[in-house]
Amino acid sequence: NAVYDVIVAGLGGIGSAAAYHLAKRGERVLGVDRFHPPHSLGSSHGHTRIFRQAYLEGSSYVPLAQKSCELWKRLERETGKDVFAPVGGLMIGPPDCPIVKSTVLSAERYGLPYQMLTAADTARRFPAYLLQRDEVAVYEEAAGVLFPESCIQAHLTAAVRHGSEIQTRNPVLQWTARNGGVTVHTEKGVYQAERLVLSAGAWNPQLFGFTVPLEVERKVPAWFQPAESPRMFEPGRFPAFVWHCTKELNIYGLPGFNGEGTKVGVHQGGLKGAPDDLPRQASLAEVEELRRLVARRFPLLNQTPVTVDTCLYTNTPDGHFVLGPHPGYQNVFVAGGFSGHGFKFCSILGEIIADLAIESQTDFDIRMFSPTRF
Ligand code: PYC
Repeated sequence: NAVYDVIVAGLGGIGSAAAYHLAKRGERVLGVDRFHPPHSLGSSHGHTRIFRQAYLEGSSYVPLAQKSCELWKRLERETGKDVFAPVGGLMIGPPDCPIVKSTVLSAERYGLPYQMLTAADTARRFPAYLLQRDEVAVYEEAAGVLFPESCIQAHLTAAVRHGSEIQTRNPVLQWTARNGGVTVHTEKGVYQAERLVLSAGAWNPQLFGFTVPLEVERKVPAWFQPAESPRMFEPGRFPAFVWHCTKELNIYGLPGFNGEGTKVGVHQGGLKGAPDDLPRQASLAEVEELRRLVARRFPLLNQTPVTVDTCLYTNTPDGHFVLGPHPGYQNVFVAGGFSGHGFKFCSILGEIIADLAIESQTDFDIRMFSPTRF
């Protein structure tokens, strides 16, 4: 007889949420992770993540974002932890760029409130931003910032409160499945369960056990302090943003909440490779590129970053997630390929994983995330 109902392999943003939802619904859960989450070696660290509902990656994400928002707020009430700050969001670029057009399209389709600001409107309202004359900003008041380390801590604490067992610093070495059960070999022992969730982020490609085109890419976010007018960069006066710079280049950023500075990063490009092989030190060229991008758009920031970090995306060819049953085993579920925009959805994806693992179905439309679509 299996000791556990479900083993969750990987307890970052997604796995911690899955462990929480499964345990809350009465499942006997074992969560395992190769590190001690929240940690800074994967994809769920760096103080802040953007939350937005008017969704430029496709309006079919809107119902997920709406439900996610509800669940993040519920998690705050249940745990007493601050995980979300609704400080607003700006999607910036020329009026016909994909970021602006797709954000407006999804807002219109779902009746989400937004405001279209000219460059002059933006300068009056959010004076830290310097838009070019031909650029506009779509302002979404309901957007904001999630605190990823607190999100993970809150989900794990609540999962344990609901009876989940959590083992950290215990890498999964391999797993096998047959109808009715899975066996998971870890560095510290062998465990059995009825079902398995694979949610190991950048380590998923070596764990999934079927061919799916996932590519791990290293990013270099950095934090900048104001050279003058620090109040202009405070949460409340400085919304999170995504900015179309050129056809191939978007940057994003968020306000600092604890004096760490304004975070800015580049969404596209970066070193590719296996997560354990990628260098965790940024190169001078990467920092120089950020300095140049920041100087042009935020002239009041000191252009030498105070902190530079690295973080991992796991990309799919179409930029959409991989979520659903494993093609080989009905009692194994895979969640990955979040392509740099998944964190905001962790709360709802945890619930969907629990739906799949407990009921073999979910009310949410996840067909576009099919693991076998490639
Ligand atoms: O999901 O908004 C987002 C985002 C911006 C940059 C990386 N992810």
